[in-house]
Amino acid sequence: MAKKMKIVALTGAGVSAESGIKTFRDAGGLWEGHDVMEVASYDGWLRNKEVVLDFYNQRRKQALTAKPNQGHIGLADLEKDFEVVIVTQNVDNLHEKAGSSKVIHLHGELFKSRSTLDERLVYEMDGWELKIGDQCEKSSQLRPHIVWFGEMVPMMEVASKEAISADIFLVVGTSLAVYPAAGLIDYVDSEIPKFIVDPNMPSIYPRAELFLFEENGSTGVKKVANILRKKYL
Ligand code: BV8
Repeated sequence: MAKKMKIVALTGAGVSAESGIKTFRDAGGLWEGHDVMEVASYDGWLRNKEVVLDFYNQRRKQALTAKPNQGHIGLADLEKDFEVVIVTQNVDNLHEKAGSSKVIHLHGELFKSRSTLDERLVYEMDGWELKIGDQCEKSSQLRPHIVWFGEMVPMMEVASKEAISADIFLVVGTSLAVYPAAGLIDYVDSEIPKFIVDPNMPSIYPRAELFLFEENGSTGVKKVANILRKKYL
């Protein structure tokens, strides 16, 4: 059987917007009334663990009931005809809920917690609440398994290797404002087709083989999927 073409898709908060999960920009930099650096940075955690734990508890509670939308489903559906690797900046699990089988979370996962003593100790969470006093097996406080501002992005290496070997590159619902994640597109060869789906086009340097779809993920992903199936199957 012929080897399937490989699609790598970089997604951001915009792909979850139609599932009711607010994007960072819609939140206008103030997230649930917090300054981003107060709740999504290591210093913020050191300053006020309760505020940070509550911020993520609220988002976990909201994400528990969120459903994948046609954008997530369209990306999962591409696996029928292509090898698909999702590289997401999102911490929700909507790509997995939609059925995507290979999802790389660059900025961590909302439904996982991690030891503050040994970062290799990562735990699945079944509920939405993480509290002061919740400890790892080495009796240290658990923290959200999230990459905060100013923290390393360990999965970037894996993600960049996937991007280098992509035959097709998709960008869905990200402002491409945060690095190194936004730099993933620079690992993709110039002659590889790149499709961007976003109602407000992110600031992106004009480059070869770039195709822009100024619309929501729920309709844009379907359009791109139809084009890919016509062109490559
Ligand atoms: C690092 C997890 C270095 C958190 C996130 C000054 C101080 C500190 C750091 C820096 C600094 N200056 C620069 C930096 C680096 C910093 C950075 O890039 N900052 C930016 C603000 C300039 N980066 C970091 O700190 C990274 N680490 O650099 O480490 C280092 C090196 C060595 C040793 C130690 C350290 C780590 C960054 C990770 C931060 N964590 N998320 C959480 O979720 O709680 S970032 C978070 O914001 C997201 O994950 C995402 O990456 C980013 C932007 O969000 P988007 O997903 O793009 O969402 P946004 O709202 O911006 O855009 C939504 C898009 O969707 C829009 O385009 C919109 O039009 C579109 N849309 C809307 N509706 C729809 C839609 N699209 C489709 N359909 C729709 N319906």
